Amino acid sequence: MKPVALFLLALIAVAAAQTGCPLPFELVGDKCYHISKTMMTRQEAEDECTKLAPTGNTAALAVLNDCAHQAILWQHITEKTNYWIGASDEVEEGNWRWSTGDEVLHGIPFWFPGQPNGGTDENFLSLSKNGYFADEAGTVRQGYICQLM
Ligand SMILES: [Ca+2]
Ligand SMILES: [Ca+2]
Repeated sequence: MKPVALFLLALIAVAAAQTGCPLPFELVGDKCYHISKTMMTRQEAEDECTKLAPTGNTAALAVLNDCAHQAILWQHITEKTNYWIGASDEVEEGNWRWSTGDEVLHGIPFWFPGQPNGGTDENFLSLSKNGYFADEAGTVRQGYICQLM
């Protein structure tokens, strides 16, 4: 095959990958995310993710349960602010769980040093403007990240 043809094939492959997620979701790494700067409480953000899922799909606040995904997503985010993501210790204080039931791993590189620090006043996970996890009160209004599950 001629180099030009190979180049065109590569372009088509890139275009296909970029359109691999239904709007308003976008492909970051190998998953479909929607990064919103709209300020919402935790509950509002969770409801909004559910609403954004196209028919036949499920969406929820993002589950960032490995540091590679956390890093790829954070590099992709242009506006470094606080975002709701999909974990809480609401059921049992200190027992942080993703919405999938998986345990939220402790320590660096996930949590910012000194977090979680809010006890029963802060039961929801935030991806903070510094790129690390922090516990926050669900009443706080901030951005949110949805993920196609
Ligand atoms: Ca807590
Ligand atoms: Ca905190």
